[in-house]
Amino acid sequence: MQNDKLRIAIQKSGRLSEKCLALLCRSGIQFDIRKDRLFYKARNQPVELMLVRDDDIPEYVRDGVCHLGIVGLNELAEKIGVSENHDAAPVSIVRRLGFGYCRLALAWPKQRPFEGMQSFANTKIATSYPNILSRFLREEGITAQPVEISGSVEVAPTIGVADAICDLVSTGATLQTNGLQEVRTLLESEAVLVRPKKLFTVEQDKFIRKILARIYGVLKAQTSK
Ligand code: PRT
Ligand code: ZN
Repeated sequence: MQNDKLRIAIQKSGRLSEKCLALLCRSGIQFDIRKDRLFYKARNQPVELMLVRDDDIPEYVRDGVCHLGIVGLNELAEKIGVSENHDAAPVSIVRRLGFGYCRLALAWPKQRPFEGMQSFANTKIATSYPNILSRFLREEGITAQPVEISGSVEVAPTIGVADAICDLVSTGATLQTNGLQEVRTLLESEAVLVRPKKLFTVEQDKFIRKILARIYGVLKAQTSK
């Protein structure tokens, strides 16, 4: 990690990207983002932006590759097992950001009878969140097999790859279109600002606090509108 620049990781291209950039911009950090690059230096601050896949952000923050990151709580829980602050967690959730709301939920085909959670016994459940799902099944004492799929999880029951799914839901339209009903929420998610647990230098820490104060100011102004 460079000592002289605050490095912030955000999603390169996806649902969270624009809102992350807008938040940083309103916090007074200006970037010229034009080319397909990994790093962008801010025009007016000792800040470097790292544009990456959201899947990689939890590990980058945990490993101290960056000083701050913005990512969905769902990715944080899946990749490094953190969904709330606790002493042993390798990263701190600094703040929930109030966008990117969704939930990770189990969904069951509408045309099949559903008799509560025992219906999942000995089924295959398609998901992009095998770690969260396995943890949940263990806690609930359900023997079922997560089937990891990276995209279009919702078609898995129709094409016979799985019996049910565990996926992110926002409006519920995707489940509706695919004849699935939501039956249980595993995690309520939104974009969160995270930082490594490891300590920074006094100077770095001072600057991080300054940037965080600005971000809090923007968020406060947004919620009081
Ligand atoms: O390329 P990269 O790996 O960075 O992006 P990605 O494709 O993995 O993620 P992306 O951009 O799709 O989502 C980024 C983050 O946005 C997620 O990790 C969540 O924290 C958040 N988010 C909020 C969502 C949704 N809402 C959402 N609805 N992520 C995905 N969805 C998908 C869901 O998987 C399903 O396919 O939208 C569909 C359901 O939406 P509804 O409205 O039909 O219910
Ligand atoms: Zn991703």
